[in-house]
Formats: sequence, C-alpha cells, structure tokens
Amino acid sequence: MFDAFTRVVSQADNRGEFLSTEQLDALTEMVKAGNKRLDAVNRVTSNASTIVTDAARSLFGEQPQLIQPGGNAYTNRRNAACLRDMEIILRYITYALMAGDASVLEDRCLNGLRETYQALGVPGASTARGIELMKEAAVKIANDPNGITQGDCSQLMSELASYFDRAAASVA
Ligand code: PEB
Repeated sequence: MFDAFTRVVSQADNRGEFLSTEQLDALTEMVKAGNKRLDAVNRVTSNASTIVTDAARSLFGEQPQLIQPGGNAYTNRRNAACLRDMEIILRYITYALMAGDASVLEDRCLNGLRETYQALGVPGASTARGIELMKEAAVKIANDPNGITQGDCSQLMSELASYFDRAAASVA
C-alpha cells in the first residue's frame, strides 16, 4: 500500500535516484493543500450513510428490477449486502483520498471484485451505476462552498471523482 509520499520514494529507490525537484514540488503542494484534503475526507466520511442510502434509492428507482423477485438485490439479505458493498467501496475511496493514492482502494477493495461479482451473479453495470451515483453525491457534498474556508478545490475534486471512476470501471 502506498500513499503519495511512499510511492514517489519507492519509485526513486527502484531507480537508485534522489527525489527530483518536480517530485518534491508536487509533494510540497500536497502538504500545503493538506487541510483541504482533510476537510474533503471529513465531509465524505461524516455523510457516508446519506451518500450510500441516497445512491441506492436512486439506483433502485432507475433499475427497479434489481429489487423485484429474480433481481440480485431482492430479499432483505441481498438488499443489505448491496448497501454494505456500496458502503465498503465508499470507505476505501475515502482512504485513497486521504492517502492521495489509489493503491489502498485497488489492492484491498477492487482487486478480484469483478470475479467475485461474476461468481455471485451481481450485475457489474448496475454496481457501476451505484458507484457513479455515489460520486455525484460525494463530490457535491465535498465541494459545497458553504460553511468552510474558501479556496480552489477543483483538482482535489477531480482526484476524488477519479477514485469513483476507477471503482466503477473495475466492476462494469
Ligand atoms: C464484496 N459482495 C458480496 C459478497 C462479497 C462482496 C465478498 C459475498 C459474500 C456476502 O454476501 O457477504 N466484500 C464485498 C466488497 C469487499 C468485501 C466490496 C471489499 C473489501 O470484502 N447487488 C445488486 C446491486 C449491488 C449488489 C447492483 C450495488 O443487485 C451487491 C449493490 N453484493 C451484492 C449482493 C450480494 C453481494 C455479496 C446483492 C449478495 C449476493 C448473494 O448472496 O446472492
């Protein structure tokens, strides 16, 4: 598992090189923007259950066959498993945002998930849509300018969005 710092160090170490000026500059920028990052993680984390339940409600509204007899999220047990899966994926995305690196998400959540879903008959495209709906909600909440120090968060928001895109692409 890497974060933005250990990844750069490990890559330089593999080549037996010092860190480059560009790499140090990029990490300095990351430290400077650290409060923004922590605020974004905090907002997504503290709104996780709203993000999950709203996205699931929208998903089942768009694709009602999922919760009808024969649907993969039909029965309370499978419906609960679906909500739990969305929550797990969102949680790993918050870890990646915190670390500034996708490896924790990739290695501990997405690796093998497609195969698991295929084995269980969980529809990948529907799960990807659920993740996309969580992305819209999470970015909206993290990017809300109200009640927080003002600043440019566009880069951070596209980074956040990219973790959802990775997760969706890995199961679609
Ligand atoms: C992944 N999901 C399910 C299972 C596993 C995961 C391992 C099987 C075991 C179980 O039921 O608990 N677990 C989950 C995950 C990690 C992990 C992400 C990462 C570390 O350890 N069904 C739908 C929706 C979708 C869904 C589209 C968006 O129709 C999910 C939610 N996942 C779903 C369902 C099951 C499941 C299991 C319904 C139960 C399937 C079944 O038992 O038939």
